[in-house]
Amino acid sequence: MKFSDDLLIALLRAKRIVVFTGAGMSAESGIPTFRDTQSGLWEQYDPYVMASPKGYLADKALVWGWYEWRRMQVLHAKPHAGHIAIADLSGHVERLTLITQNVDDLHERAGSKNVIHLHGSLHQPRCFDCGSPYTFFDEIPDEPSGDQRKEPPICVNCNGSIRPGVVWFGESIQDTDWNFAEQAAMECDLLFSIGTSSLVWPAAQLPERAVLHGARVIQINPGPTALDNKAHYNFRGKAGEVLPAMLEALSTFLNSF
Ligand code: BV8
Ligand code: ZN
Repeated sequence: MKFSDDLLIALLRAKRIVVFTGAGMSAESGIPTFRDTQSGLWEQYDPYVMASPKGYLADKALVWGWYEWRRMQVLHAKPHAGHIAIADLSGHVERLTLITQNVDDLHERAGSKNVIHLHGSLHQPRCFDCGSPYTFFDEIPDEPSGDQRKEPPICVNCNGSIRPGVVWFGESIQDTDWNFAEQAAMECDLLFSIGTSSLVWPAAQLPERAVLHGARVIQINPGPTALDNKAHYNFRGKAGEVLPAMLEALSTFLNSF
């Protein structure tokens, strides 16, 4: 894969970089994205319905079982070379802000710090009724639990039901997270948009905010997306391949002086 000198110079010159990731960032760690067809029990259910308050209230055991199945997958997954490349890059830049739509902790496990989880986290469940945080006590089973319905735990404070700590469709992103992410997108010199179809709002606005404020946008995605005609550089490839190759090209470029 070829990286132009002007891209490598822009990378070297950038003082503030935003890395914005979507579900495709976790694909090479074996975590299916929303658009991958669901498997097993979940195949017959629409993820956009299961990922909503209405879906949860309509069938708590189905939705809690889905999130527990996804959480087990994440606990058994490992960060890949792309996650590690992002963590490495942050060591060479004045300020790198990592904003993810993903609810897994793979960026953190690769060494990234202060990750902004716009859509929350699988690892921070809370009570649907009173909002109290809930702590998982389970041992990590050897095998991810199968695709099965599971009654959610009960809140010790109000007897309400525990829900996943994610932002569902129809729910608002935390103001503090959104304001910080929007600010970072408007102030950066360079924004990477990696593994997202750029269809989920308002997150999809971030790369456009960056372009409007004069930043260069680099997109990494094996497929076409709604950002294609706005990004300055489009790399049709996988995050786990393009990112390490880009860092490699950068260090070769630096050593050539
Ligand atoms: C809100 C947590 C205000 C849950 C998620 C304006 C216009 C249109 C619609 C709306 C709008 N405003 C609001 C909406 C509705 C809605 C929305 O955007 N709907 C979409 C479907 C059109 N938005 C909301 O509801 C948001 N809230 O706006 O609040 C409000 C308040 C009250 C009432 C109304 C409005 C909240 C959205 C947050 C939803 N929660 N996640 C969970 O995970 O279970 S979003 C969820 O979907 C994930 O976070 C994921 O990132 C995202 C998209 O799913 P995917 O398709 O899987 O992922 P992605 O799009 O990132 O695509 C995968 C990409 O990876 C592909 O492009 C693929 O090519 C690429 N890829 C594959 N392999 C690789 C790869 N790339 C690189 N390397 C690889 N190896
Ligand atoms: Zn409660």
